Amino acid sequence: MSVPAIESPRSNTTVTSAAPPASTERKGLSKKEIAADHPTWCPGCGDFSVLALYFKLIEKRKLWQEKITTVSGIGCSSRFPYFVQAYGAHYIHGRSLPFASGVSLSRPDLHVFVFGGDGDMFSIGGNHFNHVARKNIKLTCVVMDNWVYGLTKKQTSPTSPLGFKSKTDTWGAVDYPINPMKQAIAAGATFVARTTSTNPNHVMQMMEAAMDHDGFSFVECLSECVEFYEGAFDASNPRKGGAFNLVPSGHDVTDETAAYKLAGEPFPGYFGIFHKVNRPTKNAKEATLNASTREKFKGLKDWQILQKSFDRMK
Ligand SMILES: Cc1ncc(C[n+]2csc(CCOP(=O)(O)OP(=O)(O)O)c2C)c(N)n1
Ligand code: SF4
Ligand SMILES: [Mg+2]
Repeated sequence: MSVPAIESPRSNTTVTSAAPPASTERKGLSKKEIAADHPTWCPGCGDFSVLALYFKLIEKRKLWQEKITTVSGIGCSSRFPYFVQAYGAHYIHGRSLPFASGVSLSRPDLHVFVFGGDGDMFSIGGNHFNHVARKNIKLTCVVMDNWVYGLTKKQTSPTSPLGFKSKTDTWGAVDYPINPMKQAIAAGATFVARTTSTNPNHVMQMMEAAMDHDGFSFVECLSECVEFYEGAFDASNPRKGGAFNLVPSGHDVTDETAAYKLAGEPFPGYFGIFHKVNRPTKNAKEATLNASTREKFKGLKDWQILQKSFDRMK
């Protein structure tokens, strides 16, 4: 029996595979297939909704295990990859983005998703966030913002509002909070959106749009910590008497100043895509560089090219 030939994702070489003939349609994964352990989050935690919608996205967009990577740092929200039956890493606190960048740059054929908390991404990981955004590395970063450190049981986080009483600010937070949307826009992110876990359809729309963006896509998803910051987002939830306002229809997503202004609206602010522009990704730039270097050293083996570099450094 002849074996079909497929393209290797990493080079122009053709490899043979024992994959079934193209006529055999491969089904998308079901929720049952993609769900791993039962999540250990507290009942009612907003993170459940984000996970359920990630499963839905995988199901809808037919993302098979070998085509996605789910990466996180440390925190309640960062337990995310444990609950997904696919490839991924529960990495070091604040270091999910550097790890995910390596995956993205070396495997451009994968969809790389990073999930994390406000502390993980804007406190210990704040520096990485800025650099991955400005470099426009192709990956989707979803921050499950609960305005608190949940896993370590209620410390002030960089997004906690002034006056929030926690174990680290018993009299109330005194430090001016980070606005994740402003931070992302100012850092140079090419896709910046905001949603809330209490509106599943909207979360799904934002995750799909983020995934389809060719570059660094950032989604701030409000996700209530029912244990340590109950009711934090009630003002954004119509079921609790709040207001869920979509980004005004006339908003120009390519206008950075307009996006920044929108991000500065008082809570509950707006929900939707604030900013979206096309700028070459670091992935594309590196691919061009690699191709031109290969052309320059055509005929040489990889180790010979490496040897030349070391010789030059002498
Ligand atoms: C290097 C290091 N410093 C501190 C900690 C302790 N720590 C674990 S999670 C966390 C903050 C989690 O908050 P957040 O990222 O907002 O996630 P949440 O639990 O709220 O989802 C901290 C400070 C750690 N694990 N590693
Ligand atoms: S402590 Fe808060 S963030 Fe952590 S699982 Fe419980 S409700 Fe969710
Ligand atoms: Mg948090």
